[in-house]
Amino acid sequence: TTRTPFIAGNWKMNLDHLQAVAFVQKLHWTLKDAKHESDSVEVGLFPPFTDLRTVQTLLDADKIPFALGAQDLSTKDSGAYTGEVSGQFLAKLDAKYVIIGHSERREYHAESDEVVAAKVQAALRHGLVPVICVGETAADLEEFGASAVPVGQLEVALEGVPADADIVVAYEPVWAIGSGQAATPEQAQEVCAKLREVVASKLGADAAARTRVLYGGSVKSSNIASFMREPDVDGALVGGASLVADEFAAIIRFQK
Ligand code: G2H
Repeated sequence: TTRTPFIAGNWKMNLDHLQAVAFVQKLHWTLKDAKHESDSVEVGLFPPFTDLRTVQTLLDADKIPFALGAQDLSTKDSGAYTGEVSGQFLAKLDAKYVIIGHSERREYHAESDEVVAAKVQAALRHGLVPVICVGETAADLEEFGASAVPVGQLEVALEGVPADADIVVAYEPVWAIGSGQAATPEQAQEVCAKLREVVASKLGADAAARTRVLYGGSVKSSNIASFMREPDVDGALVGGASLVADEFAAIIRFQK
């Protein structure tokens, strides 16, 4: 395929802006020392909002080739919405990506499929690439099997998305998140292939061929290659293992 692999580090609520500087520098130098070719894989960093300005300045000043993203955004563009962060602010900070509908947002902040869809629209309005997260819980898995819930979530999220939109899809089975128990590569492949079919039916064959579908959930350097070997897995959304520079560098340098 011609899809550039995408390794995305979701820091969640970890690393303040001072810790972020040390971490990003260490990651950059670790990859440089290993003579990592930065055009073979795209690296994305998703720090907390309060780190974005600092990380953006560092990437810019040191010409570090990592893409920047946020972990969430508001459905609204501006106004009386205390505590919310607009996509237009993220775009001005050179954020390229924004994670939308992570299972932790769905679970702890009651984000419905409709809210997720509105956030996808907000991201696209501001030229941000939404990283749309979908996935089934352990209970869903037992009741409906692996793909029904994520397929349904993605169908709603893609409502009204134009065929030429730049999007990323992330399949994160909730039972595999932070649990140390990753899905098998075969399970990931099966659902990622179904999600690509959803992109095809909603946005067309070109979009399906171009869109990166990531796997997320307890990805580490010891299992990344097994996921990347699967034809419909184009990268990974990494949580815990993205917070350790050596480990995240090893994931980025996966060998097919
Ligand atoms: C899933 C993933 C990153 P972890 O939430 O989004 O986290 O790799 O810690 O399972």
